[in-house]
Amino acid sequence: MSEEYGADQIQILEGLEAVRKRPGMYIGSTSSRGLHHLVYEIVDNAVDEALAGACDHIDVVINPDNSVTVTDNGRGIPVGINHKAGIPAVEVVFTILHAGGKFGGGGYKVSGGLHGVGASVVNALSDWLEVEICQEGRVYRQRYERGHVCYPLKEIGTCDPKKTGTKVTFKPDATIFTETTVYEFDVLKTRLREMAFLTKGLCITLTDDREETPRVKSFCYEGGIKEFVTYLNGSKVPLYDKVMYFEGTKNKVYVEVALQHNDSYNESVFSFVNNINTPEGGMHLVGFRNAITKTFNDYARSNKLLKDNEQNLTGDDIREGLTAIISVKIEDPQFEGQTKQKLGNSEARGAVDSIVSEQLTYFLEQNPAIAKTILEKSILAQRAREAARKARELTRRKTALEGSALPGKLADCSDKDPKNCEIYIVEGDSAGGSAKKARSRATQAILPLRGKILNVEKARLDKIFSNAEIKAMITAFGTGIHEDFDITKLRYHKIVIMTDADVDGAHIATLMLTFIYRFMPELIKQGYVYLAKPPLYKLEKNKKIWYAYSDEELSAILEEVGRDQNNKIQRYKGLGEMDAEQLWETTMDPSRRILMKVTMDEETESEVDLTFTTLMGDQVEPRRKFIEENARFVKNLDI
Ligand code: 28G
Repeated sequence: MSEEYGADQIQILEGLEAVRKRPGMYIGSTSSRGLHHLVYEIVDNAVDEALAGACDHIDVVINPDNSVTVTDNGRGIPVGINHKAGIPAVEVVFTILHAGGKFGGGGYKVSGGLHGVGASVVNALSDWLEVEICQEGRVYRQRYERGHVCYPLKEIGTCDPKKTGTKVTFKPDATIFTETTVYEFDVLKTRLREMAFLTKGLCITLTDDREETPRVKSFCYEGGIKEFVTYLNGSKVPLYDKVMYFEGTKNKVYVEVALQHNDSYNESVFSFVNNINTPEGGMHLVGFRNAITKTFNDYARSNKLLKDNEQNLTGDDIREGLTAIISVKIEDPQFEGQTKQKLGNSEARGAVDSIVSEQLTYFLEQNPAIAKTILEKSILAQRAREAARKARELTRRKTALEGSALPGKLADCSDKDPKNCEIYIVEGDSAGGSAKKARSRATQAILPLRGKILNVEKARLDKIFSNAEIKAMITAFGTGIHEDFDITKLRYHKIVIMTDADVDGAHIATLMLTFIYRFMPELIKQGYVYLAKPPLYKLEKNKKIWYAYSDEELSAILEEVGRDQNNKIQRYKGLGEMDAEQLWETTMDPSRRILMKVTMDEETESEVDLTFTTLMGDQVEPRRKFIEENARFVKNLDI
């Protein structure tokens, strides 16, 4: 089939002007995300060199002017004339828009950013870009401005003849990236670490040269995804010492899988295709799930861990507490689904299934103690699941008998169109009471929650389902959870978490976010979840009132009204200190309040998972370290 689309057609000779006209089509967006994408596109080409076995070091530097330099020690992009185009191959790479996938000449591109479009797109969207190549003792250079060649490729000097490689420096075009052209070290760090995990033996170094003392991070993992699993389980308690690792190629699909269970009840399985995260899974994930469900059940039966009259374990039972990475490399990936993030190639299912089945069977036979530990946990999960099912059925039956399913504490809104409706989840009964008085009844519903809600990181399903606060949220939202989740049943298009502006409030907000993230992550992914931001101060002067939401804001207001003894300043310690009117004016009135949308970066979803387990898990040391390293993040939550 691929022969019908020859190399000629794939080398679409569309001008780079098209990229500048519609940048979003090529890099997804021109926001901060798109800006960072430029780096990944260039690094991807260097990773391809590593996958070809020709490169083991990639260096990324954020320069003081927010240009970025990427250097690899690969073979260097060819400088000879490309016969089809009549110009040096390197110039082809940077000035001709490729459809992604294949270059002329047979070699295929394995990795590829979200859109797999590469260097020419980055060039088109850069104010300027310079490439330097070291080959056969000579250094070559070419410069482009907004995609246009400044001069023909030229030889500019000599280099160590034993050394080869490519260096690319580009400065994103501020007329395209109008939101921001400032790189965030931590964003690049997270994705580059992931890329290093996914390519064993490849070292990636990131340097921030914008500060007086440059910040440097190096990522080098001999064990690749095996070390990725260790990293993800770092803030948890592993159930056994080894990390399983399976590898092989079948039907031209290269498969790598690493896995280890921990003592939690959550599943943290992440899948990748050509180094790109596939949050919606697809055929490779289906193959993986089939393989582990069948292999563990077969083992349990033949070793009498499951008796003849007992039910098979479900996939969920076996995946309780499982951390795993599934990484496949495939020549012609087909992405499906609404967001094109789901792998459609059916050969990937068969390949992962057979490689994992075969090697896992062997592993379990060689490690009976580990097999027993995992299966004992799975059997406990099976019993808890059974208990949870009964608890759920009981509430369903009760619901059918009693009519309305909505929780008693919920003060619902009268409008029934979810688009217009909001629900405020409020910490504490007293603040809940004020909120009920203050609200706009038509569109704002209030659900008060008592005290700290259950930490779902540390509880099994049956306990979670019998928790009143959690049940109230699930029924109020209307969507159901996990497999039953249905976004079309969502009853409010804004879910607003409103807690005190102190450490306890931040903790409660984090508990609620953890619950939503584990049970209905789509609510966060689709932007329905918000944090309310109550004011920190009230300033009264000459019968006028100001509210300040931060220390800076208070200073600014004081600057304006003058600092004298007529100022009456009140610091709010909790929502309970505000009466209904104040609560409305400051935190609930849609025209005056501040809401912070909760977002998550799907490109590095494993990092989001790690954040929640680190913050909410029971290991103290990793949490302390995390809070120390991410003081900014925690402060953000500490509204
Ligand atoms: C530093 C920033 C980004 C790269 C290479 C090396 C080759 C290459 C790149 O080939 C496609 C394939 C052959 C014509 C390949 C060198 C084979 C032999 C390469 C990079 C088209 C381009 N020698 N290193 N591209 N060729 N590094 N780093 O971009 O047929 S791109």
